[in-house]
Amino acid sequence: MKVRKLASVLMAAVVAVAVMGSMALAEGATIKGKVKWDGKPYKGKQVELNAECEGFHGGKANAPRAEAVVTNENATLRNVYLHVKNPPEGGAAAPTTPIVMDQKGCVYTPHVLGVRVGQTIEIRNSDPTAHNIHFLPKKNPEFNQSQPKQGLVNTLVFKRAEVMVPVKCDVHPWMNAFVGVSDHPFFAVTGEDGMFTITGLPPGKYTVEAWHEKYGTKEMVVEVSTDDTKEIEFTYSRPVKEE
Ligand SMILES: [Cu+2]
Repeated sequence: MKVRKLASVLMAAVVAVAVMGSMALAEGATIKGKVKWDGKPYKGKQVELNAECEGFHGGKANAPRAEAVVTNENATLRNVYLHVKNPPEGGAAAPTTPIVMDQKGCVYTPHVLGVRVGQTIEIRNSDPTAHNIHFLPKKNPEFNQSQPKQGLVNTLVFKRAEVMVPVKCDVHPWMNAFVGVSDHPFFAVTGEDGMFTITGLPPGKYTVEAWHEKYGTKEMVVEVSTDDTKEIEFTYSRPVKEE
């Protein structure tokens, strides 16, 4: 009897330690911050669409704006992909839910996307016209698929990490997007507030890289201790020669 009781107490202790362990892993340290824009606000030029695609927007005047360079009201930069270049072992498994990339109004939504190795990318055609999805990776196989009708869905899974994979439409030359494929969960993309958060990191020294399709990459080394939160900032500006 005594042995049995001891065994159950031990078992409970093992379970408790396991639960605590997974909680610690789930929390971990956080690196967060913003990608600042040092310059005039910029919202992108209106895209020159063809007549059919203009029709989806109710005419030329409503054509969407190019998303290569989009600054936000709080002087930050949108569509910047951030990732840890030297990720720790482990980390959460790739989500089983797909990440959606839509084609609507002859534009890719979102313009910059982060996905995990092994996670399904679901590519939708929401337009009553034909698109041709063309992923141009260097480390993964090429993907070139026509989607001739509205409502069609194709799926794609990358097996290798790659930052970044360009995507274009072979029917509509203005359509482009970028996909960051990561073999760990420590990445983010800036949106309308220019902010990013990377969570669940064990203590360590990490190199965070920011990537922007036009203004390139920037790196920063950040050291975090257990459950630490470190705030960092990247700053982009328009190169002086341009304009
Ligand atoms: Cu297209």
